[in-house]
Amino acid sequence: MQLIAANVDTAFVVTSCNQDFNVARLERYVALAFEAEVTPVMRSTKPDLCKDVGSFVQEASNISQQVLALALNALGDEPQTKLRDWCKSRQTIAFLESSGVGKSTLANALSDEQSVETTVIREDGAKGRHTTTRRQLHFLQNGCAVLDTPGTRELQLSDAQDGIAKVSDDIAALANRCRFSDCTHETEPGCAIQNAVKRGDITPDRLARWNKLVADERFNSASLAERKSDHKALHKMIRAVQKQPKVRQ
Ligand SMILES: Nc1nc2c(ncn2[C@@H]2O[C@H](COP(=O)(O)OP(=O)(O)O)[C@@H](O)[C@H]2O)c(=O)[nH]1
Ligand SMILES: [Mg+2]
Ligand SMILES: [Zn+2]
Repeated sequence: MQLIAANVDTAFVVTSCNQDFNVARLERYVALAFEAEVTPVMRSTKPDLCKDVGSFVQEASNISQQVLALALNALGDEPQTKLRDWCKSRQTIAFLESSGVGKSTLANALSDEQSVETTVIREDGAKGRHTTTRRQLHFLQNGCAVLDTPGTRELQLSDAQDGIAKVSDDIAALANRCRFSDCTHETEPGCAIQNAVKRGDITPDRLARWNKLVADERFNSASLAERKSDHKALHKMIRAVQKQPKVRQ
């Protein structure tokens, strides 16, 4: 388990309008932000390199009606104007997501000095390289704190049930109406979620992503809890041995 940041007000979930765009990953970041009670905002960069920006933004905004999803060219003056509402005095904003999506470019665009290193990536493969290797906090003249983070290759959630329920609040609400309380939403009769899929209210893709997210979170939380209790048991044993009176032979 690794902490990414603390005391953040707004988390910009940054993604590029290219092959690197991944709805399931965006969904996790949004769930993470909700869990941490941070406001997520999705920003799709590199609209200048893409023919169909609208469909990327639409896919991102389908993730949750509670989250703003907008395109943003990280090069030029758009960051200054389009992020202004969040970059206020005493606010802390963070840029999250994979490498090569433009997090450091955005951090640079906001600060007066170009202090963050960025790397040109090959847009055909769309995979970023890890240029940023540590978290960096920049202070803008107006008193806003801007956190640039290294790209995360994979994000797994644990202890994030509330965040997951919030990102898919319609599915979570339906799950409470299934006939069986331990419904897996696959083949059971009286499954409110499967019925919604049949009606066309929820796409099968979205349900598959949600099932996986819930299962992964459950697995991660259980294995972390198990590891914690293993550690506790080991420490208890060590303490018990240390307390034994020393016996001379
Ligand atoms: N054309 C274009 N290039 C961008 C945009 N955003 C970032 N880039 C480029 O993408 C590359 C990776 O950006 P970087 O900020 O290092 O990504 P990071 O790994 O998320 O910090 C750099 O060459 C940037 O100039 C954008 O909106 N449009
Ligand atoms: Mg970077
Ligand atoms: Zn069900």
